[in-house]
Amino acid sequence: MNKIIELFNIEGKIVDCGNHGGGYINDTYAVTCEKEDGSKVRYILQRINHSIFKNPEGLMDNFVLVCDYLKDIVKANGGDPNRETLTVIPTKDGKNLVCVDGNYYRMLLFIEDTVCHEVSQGADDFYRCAKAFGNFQYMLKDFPAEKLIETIPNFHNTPKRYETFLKAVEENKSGRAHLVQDEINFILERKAVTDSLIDLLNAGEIPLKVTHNDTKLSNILMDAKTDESLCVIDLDTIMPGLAAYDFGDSIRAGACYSAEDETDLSKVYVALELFEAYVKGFIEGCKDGLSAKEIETLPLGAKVITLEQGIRFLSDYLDGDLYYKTQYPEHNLDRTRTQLKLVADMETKWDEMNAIVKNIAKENK
Ligand code: GN1
Ligand code: MG
Repeated sequence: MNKIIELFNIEGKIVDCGNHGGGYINDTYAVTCEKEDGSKVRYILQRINHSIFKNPEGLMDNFVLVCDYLKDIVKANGGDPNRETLTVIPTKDGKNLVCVDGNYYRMLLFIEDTVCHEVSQGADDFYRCAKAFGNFQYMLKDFPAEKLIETIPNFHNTPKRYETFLKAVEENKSGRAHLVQDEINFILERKAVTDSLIDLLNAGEIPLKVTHNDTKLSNILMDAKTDESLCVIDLDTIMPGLAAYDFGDSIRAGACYSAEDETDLSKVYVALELFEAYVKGFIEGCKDGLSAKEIETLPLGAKVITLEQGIRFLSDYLDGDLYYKTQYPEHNLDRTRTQLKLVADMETKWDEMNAIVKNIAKENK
């Protein structure tokens, strides 16, 4: 590993390198270096999963463009660009990634004294996350979208995800389809849901924007001292998308008190106080950036993205666990079940969810 680390323009000598974080796609390491004066500096080294991100160079061009753009905004607002945005450490020959033995690596500055949560810590905390993700979208509102490549084409194209799922059921590569008939049927019954957001986009009712597209709770660093949300991380999927995607993915991952792979489904439900806190924070964070129609369709974003995530986990289970990292054979199935349980719960709470959004939108007018 040292051979790779040394290709980057790091300070000091390497004293430690260990696994870090819980992402499902890339491999992440924390690297500690010691400077001549004895002080330490840490970095994040990541191997970009190039079977999923097929254009790592293009991805890193996106990454740097967005980071530079955000740094200017943070500076103009009197913030600290090294803590409130990610910093890419270039290689010694000035590139933003290296390729070694067919694998692609990037280096980032480690942001010290922060925590990130896998599971919701309560309404106040979730409200702060919502403000940060909303503000993130607001900061990128004038970003020239045409400069970004699609790092994963059709990433939140839910109808395409549904087609891929049908193919996975038919091919049944893992031979597991007979074990998951209930889950398969649950999804088949909801085909209309998978089309709903894209139909609104195609009808011109909601706009395409630059969005983060992976707004789960653990993709935000909170300041360990103040507990304020500090920095949005994981910029690999920044692409044109819908406000409802970013809203929806956060609700999916954080408007509940359970982990994504909780096996006791009685613990998996949408907590309306968390939902309400997120709606409030997100609308405030987006400032005047959301149209009335975008606001109205936020609950739909939550349902579509949660269903989509269930579809993605189940497709991978049927394919034989090729996409997501798993820790045990039924891991993708357990993840599928939490997502489908959340969708079912949203259906029972649909009127309440919509009423919450309506009320908060009224207050913010
Ligand atoms: C993946 O890499 P990570 O863990 O941040 C996935 C997201 C899913 C998420 C589910 C590129 O994110 O889309 O929502 O797992 N990222 C990609 O936890 O597929
Ligand atoms: Mg990610």
